[in-house]
Amino acid sequence: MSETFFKDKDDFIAQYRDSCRKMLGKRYEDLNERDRYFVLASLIAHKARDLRSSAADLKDEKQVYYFSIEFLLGPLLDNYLLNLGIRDVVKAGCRELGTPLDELEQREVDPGLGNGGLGRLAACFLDSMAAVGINGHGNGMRYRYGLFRQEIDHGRQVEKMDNWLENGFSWEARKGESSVLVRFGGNVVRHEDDGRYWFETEGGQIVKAVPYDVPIVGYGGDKVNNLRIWSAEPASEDFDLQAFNNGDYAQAMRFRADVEAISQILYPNDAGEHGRLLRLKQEYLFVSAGLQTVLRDFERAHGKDDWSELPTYVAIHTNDTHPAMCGPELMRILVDERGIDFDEAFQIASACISYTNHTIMPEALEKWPIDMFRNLLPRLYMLIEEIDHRYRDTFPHDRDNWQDLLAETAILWDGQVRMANLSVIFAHSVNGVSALHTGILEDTTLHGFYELTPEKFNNKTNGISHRRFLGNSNPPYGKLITDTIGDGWLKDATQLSRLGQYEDDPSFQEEFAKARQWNKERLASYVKRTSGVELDCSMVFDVQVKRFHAYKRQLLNIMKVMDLRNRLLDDPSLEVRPTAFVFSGKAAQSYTFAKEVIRLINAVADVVNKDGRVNDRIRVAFVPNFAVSSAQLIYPAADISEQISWAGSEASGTSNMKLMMNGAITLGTYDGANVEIAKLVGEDSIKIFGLRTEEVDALRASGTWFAWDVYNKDHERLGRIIDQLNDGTFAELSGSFQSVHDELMMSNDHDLVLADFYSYVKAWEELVQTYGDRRSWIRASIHNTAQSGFFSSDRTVREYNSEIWHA
Ligand code: GPQ
Repeated sequence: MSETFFKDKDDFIAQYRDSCRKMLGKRYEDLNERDRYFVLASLIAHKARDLRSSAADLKDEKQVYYFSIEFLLGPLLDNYLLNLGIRDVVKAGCRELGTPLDELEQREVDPGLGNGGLGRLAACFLDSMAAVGINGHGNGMRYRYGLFRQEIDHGRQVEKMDNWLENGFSWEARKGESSVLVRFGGNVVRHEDDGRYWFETEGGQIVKAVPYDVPIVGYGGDKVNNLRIWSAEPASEDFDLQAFNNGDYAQAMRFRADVEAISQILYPNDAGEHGRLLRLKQEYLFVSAGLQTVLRDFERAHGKDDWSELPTYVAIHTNDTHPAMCGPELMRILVDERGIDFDEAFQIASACISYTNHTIMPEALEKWPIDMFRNLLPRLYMLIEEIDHRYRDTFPHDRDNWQDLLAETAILWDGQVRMANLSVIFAHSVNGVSALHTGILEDTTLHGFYELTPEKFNNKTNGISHRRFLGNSNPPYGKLITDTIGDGWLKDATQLSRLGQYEDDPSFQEEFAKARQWNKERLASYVKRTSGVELDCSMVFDVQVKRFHAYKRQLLNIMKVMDLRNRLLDDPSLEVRPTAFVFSGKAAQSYTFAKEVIRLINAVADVVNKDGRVNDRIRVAFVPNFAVSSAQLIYPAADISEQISWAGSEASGTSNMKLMMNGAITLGTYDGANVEIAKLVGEDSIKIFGLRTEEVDALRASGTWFAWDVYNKDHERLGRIIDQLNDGTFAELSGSFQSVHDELMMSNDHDLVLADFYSYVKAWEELVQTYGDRRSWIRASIHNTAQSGFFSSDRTVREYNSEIWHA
């Protein structure tokens, strides 16, 4: 590939210099670092777009459209360079010119168009679909402001606007000519002609959806797919002209602002944002605009006559329930605008649509009040009502439990539209994201549907882009792997298994240790710069990085640190393997408990790090503003990967995969994909602790677990830690932690922090003790990488393709 773009380093330099003159009218030498980055990114983006337009238009092939309200892309330059096979040439050229590539890359924005796992999964799937040759396109939202930037002030999370478009975004191209109109509100009017009738919506608010396209270059450069993200604009420039002419500028501007608000912000909850009108508008905007494009492309390629062919050429995947309106919206277009019969339209829609569920948390299952829904989308609501009606009419009433089953599975219930039920009813395939999670969906969360239509259900264990999370993120280890087994692993992650034969190889082990050390130093300097905390790179790096949530139990982790501190103060000779506990992650603005846990971690860090009695053995760092870019610095430096959600709560997790791939040892519960990691690496290369799902269920059902009993009976350790939440021990930085204390005790330890505490601390101690045996630790680390090929998202999208999309 590299020769197609740049014959060699000198050719690259010549083209780069030329671009500087053409784009900014200056010589390379006269540009500052930001402009040097801008020109380089534009040059590469240009090449990628050329590649896309020259790629054969494969009209006869099936296209997959991945609908997701989030795509957490992260920085793209290094990923494009790797995928285009020009990373080395560009690196050498940049070095020669003056500003090294990695310095330029620090200028890149990190587009935060997603919250966490769900949005990052969508981005990994784009990379993988292009890599394995699937015609797979993303369809999502272009938020003017991405997920907030997190600052820490006296330990407290402070949210700042993420103005990611401030200096432009080189990778996107605005496609004004492909804009479409989307209608909100209005009145549904029935038309009749010759015995046939149809509906049309009149009036309401018409919004122009403007697409921006980001080319997605597959590894090797053979396939370039497209990510289309939508922005909302007023439908015409003479918007509300009357108000404007009457001199009511404020009214005219308000109208514009109302429309633009739709794509202004990403909702910062990583699960369950429902009830807000603006969110519903966002969901409909990208669904309707995306489907209009899909159908137009289909018509161009296959004509307007045979809609029964749609599922042959189009697969529509709905990432969680946010795009659940795909079903009814596709029906609306087919029935009202293309004259298809209702039943046939339903058949076509469900043959196209598939659905992934990402959570079993009941509070995260999306529901909308019927009134709100009907007012905003009257025609869509009519269609949903009709589908629901027919569902009830044709329900198998001969089953014993039919009433319960119907109550569980109907779309409309209790004055609400239940989006998960809407998704399942419209989909021909429903999947969970790990084996354990899919089992729980079948047995519990979606059990009614599983009884009725078991054939729809299947599992697709999540995966990650190994190119980004090992190839881009971990340069020294990536190089060591390539030097040892060749670079075939970048295309085919299963080749990582070849590292198996080097697990005990002393020279490979030594090189691994050097790479790990380099990564630790890189992280330590980042941590020092961003949080002020000094990490000692000879310590074990114990890492928990992910969104803050009660069920993920960052509280359990920091309570372990509080306990260690107590024991070290009581017995200074206690043998503890020196460990740096690294935390990072954001909490939703409105999630008070999660934000208080962040503040607690920072308060403990403040006390521990400056206490000479303990800071040679424990160190705590909270790295602010967790994002894809900082994550890529953290994963490669981790010795221990904390995956400690209570069993049955984390659908899959993906940081567990990113960390194991980089050689960290998992300390985790039998939850989500940890179960599959454990099976792959074997018990010597992972540390599992805590209650299993059945035990969690049994403990809860027994009604015999009382947090206050634990407190009263255990004053030495657990009771003491609980007291320290509000006795002033950690209050110096910003006050005590009464609310954390109360949440823990008054919810009767809902997240089983106390229930799993001793099992957790014991597991941690046993694990770090083995760190001293360097050879066996490194052996286990390499073993983790060698077994991680399964978790490449290349494998995941191949499974989706062969079992669901058939593209
Ligand atoms: N997940 Cl429902 C999110 O990141 N956001 C969401 O709104 C929902 C789920 C996560 C889930 O918690 C993780 O366990 C998964 O690994 C991840 O989705 C991708 O499937």
